Amino acid sequence: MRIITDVFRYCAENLPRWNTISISGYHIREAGSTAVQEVAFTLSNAIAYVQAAIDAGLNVDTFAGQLSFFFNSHNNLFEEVAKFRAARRMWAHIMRERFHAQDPRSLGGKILRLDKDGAAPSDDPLPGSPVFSLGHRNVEGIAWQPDTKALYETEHGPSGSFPECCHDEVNLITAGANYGWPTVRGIAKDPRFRDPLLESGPTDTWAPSGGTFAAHPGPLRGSLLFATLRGVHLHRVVFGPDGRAVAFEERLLENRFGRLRDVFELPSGDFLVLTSNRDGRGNPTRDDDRILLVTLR
Ligand SMILES: [Ca+2]
Repeated sequence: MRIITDVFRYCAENLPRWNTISISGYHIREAGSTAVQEVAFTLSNAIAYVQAAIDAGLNVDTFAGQLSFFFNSHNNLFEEVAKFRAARRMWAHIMRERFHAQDPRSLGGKILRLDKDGAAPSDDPLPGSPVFSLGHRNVEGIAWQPDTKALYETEHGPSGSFPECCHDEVNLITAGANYGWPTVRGIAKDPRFRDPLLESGPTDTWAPSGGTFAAHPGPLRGSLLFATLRGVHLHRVVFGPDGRAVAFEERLLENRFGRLRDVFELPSGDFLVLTSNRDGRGNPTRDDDRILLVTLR
């Protein structure tokens, strides 16, 4: 990954018309895969190359146009024609929707707002577009503050190795604002972008997931609670009167139930917390996955 990312960077600057890589499905098919598996493995490899380069700070438009593919051609004509057409369309779709967080015409890396009939509301920030905010890497949880009705969001930062890692974010979402990905990550103090209210920093990862505000009357009301996967805890944040400054935060249920996926408040003021230990990344116990009934005092 390091060497191909370096090749992308060098060629983008010095050999912009050179095809930097031939992403191969040929050997996968020759080794016994089906046509469907050939496309699936090849495109997933291609996505990994593109993501590694973006995580290393490259602008996708400077290198993605020079990626080429190398597929096998078996003798079932109709299946092979369908395979090539499907692979071409899928790749175009993936590149358009997944890797253009800063392009307002793309739906990738955005929070969208739609009416129930699927149309964009007339007061969305871009006329005729469902894009509500942009520059997000991986939105995981959204929650509305019960008093101000403001929208908050959790998202994962980059997943590479240091320094291209960590920087998980909690953002206050406002219409039309740009949250920086992939140009900046975490609190960047760059006037072009909106900084997160809090982030996990350059070395720590929460992998924040679903979140909710405590709305039941009582001492917790107004706290933002969000589940964390890698962080294996339930994160509680209390914001100051402006809804932005972090007044207090704490880690609940830490290392007790493994990876936590989501949190939901019941009308009683208790919470349901969902574990996520059987997604291939946890260490499941015999009774995972579980929905925990949690009382916070
Ligand atoms: Ca950001």
